[in-house]
Amino acid sequence: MRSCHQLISLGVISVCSLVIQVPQISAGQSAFSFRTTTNGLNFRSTGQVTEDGITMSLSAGPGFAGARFREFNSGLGIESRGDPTAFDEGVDKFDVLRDVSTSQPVGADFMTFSFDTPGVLTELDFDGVKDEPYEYFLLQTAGDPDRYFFDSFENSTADSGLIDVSGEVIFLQEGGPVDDKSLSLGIPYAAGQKFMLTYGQLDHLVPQNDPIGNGARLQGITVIRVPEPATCILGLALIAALAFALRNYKVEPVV
Ligand SMILES: [Ca+2]
Ligand SMILES: [Ca+2]
Ligand SMILES: [Ca+2]
Ligand SMILES: [Ca+2]
Repeated sequence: MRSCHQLISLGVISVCSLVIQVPQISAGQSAFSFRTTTNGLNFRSTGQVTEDGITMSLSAGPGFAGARFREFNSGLGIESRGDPTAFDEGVDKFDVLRDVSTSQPVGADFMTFSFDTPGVLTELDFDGVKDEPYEYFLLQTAGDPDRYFFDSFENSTADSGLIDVSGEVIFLQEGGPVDDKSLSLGIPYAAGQKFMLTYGQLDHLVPQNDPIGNGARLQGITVIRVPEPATCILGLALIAALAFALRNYKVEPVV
């Protein structure tokens, strides 16, 4: 038979793990959709979007003067047309920005984002990431390796061995309703931790006569909220109070 102390210890472990796990189970995933024109980001360089009580703060660029978000039903793009020397092909996409006279890359559309609560980034959804021009999105955050998201077809061609980036390579999933999605990420982050998402392509690997990349869009970011450490501390405090009460509770023997 377990002693009272063993039962209390078991209770502490069980309740604390419950405190940690319950928000992940009951709260589920919060999906920020950018396949809409109603996030209030259009023509703005910064903004906030709230989903299930989680607020995401976003900033377009600002790699180039005047970088701003553009919202379309097909996804979110960045318009970087404030610099007359750099050509941004699509206002509705993330693009490589090219020198107007030499067509050489001089930068790329990017955005930063963060959340007001700690969580885990579980899914990213893009559109228009193709294999032939080696298009990718690069996700960066302090302390983590760079993460490069390439088209799923890249994974099934001999060309995949040519990818020469320094960081983690993730191939997006496609099939049925899933298009250019990464569905099984598990990237933990703290409240306020900044992520940077940049479009790019490996120009030097694109064979001659193959199309050059034409930009791509962001369609969604999905996260799971995790409890603040204070939540678990509160749970432990409740257990400690319960344990104290049990110590002073005498069980009468059964006769
Ligand atoms: Ca653009
Ligand atoms: Ca594209
Ligand atoms: Ca694709
Ligand atoms: Ca998609």
